[in-house]
Order: sequence, then structure tokens, then C-alpha cells
Amino acid sequence: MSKIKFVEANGDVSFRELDSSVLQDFQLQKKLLYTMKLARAFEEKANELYATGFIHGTLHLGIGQEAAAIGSTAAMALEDKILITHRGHLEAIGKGMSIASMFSELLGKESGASKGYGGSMHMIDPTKGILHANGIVGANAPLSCGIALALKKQKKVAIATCYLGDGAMNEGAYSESLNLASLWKLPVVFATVNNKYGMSTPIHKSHANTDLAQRGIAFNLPTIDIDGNCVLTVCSAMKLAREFALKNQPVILILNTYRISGHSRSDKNRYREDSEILDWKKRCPIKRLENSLLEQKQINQVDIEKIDLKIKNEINSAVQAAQLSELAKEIQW
Ligand SMILES: Cc1ncc(C[n+]2csc(CCOP(=O)(O)OP(=O)(O)O)c2C)c(N)n1
Ligand SMILES: [Mg+2]
Repeated sequence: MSKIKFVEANGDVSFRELDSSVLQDFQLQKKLLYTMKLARAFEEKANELYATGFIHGTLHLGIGQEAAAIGSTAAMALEDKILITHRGHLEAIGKGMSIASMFSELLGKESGASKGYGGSMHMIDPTKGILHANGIVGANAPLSCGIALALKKQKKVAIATCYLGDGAMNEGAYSESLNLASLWKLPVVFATVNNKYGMSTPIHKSHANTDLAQRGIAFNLPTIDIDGNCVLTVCSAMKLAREFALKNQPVILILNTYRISGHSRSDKNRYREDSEILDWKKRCPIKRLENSLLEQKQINQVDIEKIDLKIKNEINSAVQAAQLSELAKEIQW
């Protein structure tokens, strides 16, 4: 298990151990396994519904990135707020959103998260702290500063987490937000999901400095840089980031992972080698935790079959409920 790399605002680097409460809490680990499997099954079902013509618009899947989303949201409180991106299904599920309302949204139903008007990129549920979902790359960053400022002024014991991608780091709004968050000491975590690509562009063609953890230094911000495919590392790192943010010290969290799925449904994967995808498939975050729990005899094959069956039933009944509900009023055709 890899350690947590911590880069101070002055550039000094140290490595920290994972949170012992995360390592010893097998109930939590089983919950993480369940939620990652649920999130994977949700996206696989969404993919199938798209392919069979039930979902219109587009779909950005995060297959392979489950640990980054589920591990980080698991370290949050209900009162914490998140802002998600065009690839936001996983974080929404991790923060507790109902998958029935998510399927309804995908199918354009009135019972959907955004009443069927938004689709895949607009999974919002304020009761769970999912305040904003945005298809405009980088636009979440200044909004998260506003939300964090409100939390600070209201003296809430809660933080805002802004999810964004490696590509979004090169939007001007990202740098402006780092500056503001640092200057105003806002309770915000910039959770950067580094999946190595912005659409078809690899980071070495878009970042002048590919060591993403160096970016914070210019803004006097600390950065936590970790293996985003290890859910226990992610959960521990997010706990640490949250502690800083609660003390009004904004932090950048870099979650290094890989998108197995294409950028969107129209992606033909012409910009990367099959061997690269295969290599990352071997580092599947779900299998990794499953194997670790098996090795430690915390679960067995029968438990895994039970979990998989429970998830299958949960997905099927959520899709069924979505299919039975009314189409969003203004898009009946
Ligand atoms: C301001 C803006 N520019 C361009 C786009 C088109 N676009 C959608 S997703 C995307 C790539 C974003 O890459 P990254 O931030 O790394 O997120 P990822 O897709 O890898 O999750 C782009 C360029 C957009 N939606 N908004
Ligand atoms: Mg990316």
C-alpha cells in the first residue's frame, strides 16, 4: 500500500502513513467495496441503456476511477458539499445519491435528479450535499470557493470539495480559484482526478510541468498526491485533507488514476495503446480491495457472490422504477 505524499506550500515533501482507523475498520472497507461495485454496475448498466437507445445525449463514464470517487466521498460528512463534473456519477453515488433518481435522470424522467432536464452531467441532490454538477470544464472551481466562503461565514463544521480533472487544471478559472481560496483561507479541497487525459490529449501535451503536485506552491497551498486506485489510501488522504480544510487551510488533493472507459460514448480510443488500457485494467481498484479482504479472510467467495447478487437486484429495481415513471414534462415526444 502506497504512502501519502504531502507537498508543503514551500515545496518540502514528506510521506505519511495511511489512517490506522481506515486500515483497521473492516466494516468500512466492506462498505467501500460494496459502493465501488455498485458504482461500476451503475455505469455498466447506463452504458447498456445508452447502446440500446434508452438514453439520449452523451455519457461520460468513469470506469476504473471508482476508488478516487468512493474513497474520497467516504471520508466526508453529510453536511460537506461536493461539486462534480461531466464525469460525476461515481462521486454522486459515493455521497449517497439514490441510483433510482440517477437512472430516472438518464432516462429523462420527471422523477430524475434534475427532473429529467439535465441528463448524465446534472446529478444534483442538495439533501446529500451534492450542490452542483457542471459540464463546463474548470467552472466548478470558482463556485466551490463561493460555497466554501458561505460555509465559513455561517461557521459550519463542513467543507466544500471541488472535483475536477487534470485537463481542468489548465483553465484560467482553476488558477484564479486557487489564488482566492488561499488568500481568503477557505474550507475547500480541490480534488483533482488525474486520469492522464483531457479527452484525447495526454497530460504531457497539455501541462508544461507534469508534476501536478508542484502547482500549489505558486499559490501557497499544500498538496496531497496519492495513488488514486487504492481506495484505502484515498479515504485516508481525504480525511487528512478534510482536517486541513476544516481549519480553513485549503488543500489540493491529486488522485492519480486512469479512465478505462472512453472519454465519452463517441470515443474510439485512437489516441492510446490497448496495452496501456490493459495494464490499468490489471490495477482495477475494486479487485484490489476485494483481493485484500479475501487475503485477510474478512470475506469469502460466497460473500462476494451475495454482494454481486444484491447489487444486480438493486440496479434492476432502480432501472425498473425509472422506466415506470413519467417522462419529463417538456420533453415528451
Ligand atoms: C470550458 C470547456 N472547454 C472544453 C470543454 C469540452 N470538454 C469536455 S470534457 C473535456 C476534457 C476534460 O478533461 P479533464 O478535466 O481531465 O476531465 P476528464 O474528462 O478526464 O474526466 C473537454 C475539453 C468543456 N466542456 N468546457
Ligand atoms: Mg482527465
